[in-house]
Amino acid sequence: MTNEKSPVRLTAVDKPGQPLVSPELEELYRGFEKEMLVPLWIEISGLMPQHPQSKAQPHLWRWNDILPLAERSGDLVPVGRGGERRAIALANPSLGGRPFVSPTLWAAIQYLMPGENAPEHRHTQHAFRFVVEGEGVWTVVGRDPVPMRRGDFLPQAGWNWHAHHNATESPMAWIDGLDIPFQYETESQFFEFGRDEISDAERTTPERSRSQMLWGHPGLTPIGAIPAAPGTPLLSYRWEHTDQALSDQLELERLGFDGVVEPGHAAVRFTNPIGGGDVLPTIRAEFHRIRRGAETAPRREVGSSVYQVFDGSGVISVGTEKWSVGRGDLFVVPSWQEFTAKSEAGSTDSDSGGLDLFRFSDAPIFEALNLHRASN
Ligand code: 1HN
Repeated sequence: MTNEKSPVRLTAVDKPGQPLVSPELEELYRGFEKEMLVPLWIEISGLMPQHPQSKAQPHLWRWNDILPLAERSGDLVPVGRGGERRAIALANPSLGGRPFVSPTLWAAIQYLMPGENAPEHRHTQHAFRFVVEGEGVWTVVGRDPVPMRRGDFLPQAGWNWHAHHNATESPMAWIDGLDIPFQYETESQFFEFGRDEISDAERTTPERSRSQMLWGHPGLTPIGAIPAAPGTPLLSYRWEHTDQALSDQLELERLGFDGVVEPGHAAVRFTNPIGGGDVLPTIRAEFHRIRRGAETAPRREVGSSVYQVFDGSGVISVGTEKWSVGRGDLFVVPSWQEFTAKSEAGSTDSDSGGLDLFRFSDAPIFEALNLHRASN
């Protein structure tokens, strides 16, 4: 018999490491249930596994399947106050249908129709946008309109006011990454509505943001500027710089010099121009380019990552899963599951001659707490 009223349910079992089953033991367990107590000897293996046992599972979302649904949402769902954003989250199949791609990370496809405005607000969640195709939206962060174009990475630390507007005749899609599940589980979130309409001055479409004019020059820190918030003051990392950095690494390798992380694999991390750390307090972002035919060494890491294929094609394996991937596809690598990427010619029509992968992860959380480990 269990204690019907208690959410604690304890079963005496005849197993090594467990006490001898007896009516007295059952009686003790009913006492624990009544007093809301759980003994460690029943729980230990689940609470303290020998290595991370991710609740999340590896999963792939194909761009060609999810983009049409975002487009359809553009027809059917208005964007405005209340819903705030036409953002559609990737839900990890083993996280109970919650809009969580991993236990710490949120990833969504967002869609904005011609002329539309997503209203201003701010929240403690740290966020970024990444653009896999298209252009024409300006994200207005702290009243600074920032253009968004293919390949651009746009981080935006928590508590910055932000709105988006599409200034063109075409709809635009991009992906958002945030630390929503982390802040949800740790009960640390705050949110505020901003103005319903941004001013005409903010609805302009400058080629470069004020942030980029101030902070976007490699190795040059403006002496007169005081960054207000945590996280990077540079609000956009332009594709032409990322692309050049990656192709230069592979060119150096071809010429016989050092610089790549492993053979045929160039990689860069997006960093804060102040101090060189991660762009956001809870989120790390990187770009990887794998030369055609090359494969990364198997790797495990504490914490979860989400990747989007920016260009090219290849084969990805995560834990026991294996997928052929192409442009726009998104997948999640749960904590401590083995990951490899192989660059391979595929059937995608556009192909850079390699596999280009955008990656974000929750590594800064674990590094800050001395909990980060990687297998190589
Ligand atoms: C948000 O503010 C954005 O600003 C995207 O684009 C996704 C998901 C939940 C809460 C706020 C954005 C979001 C979000």
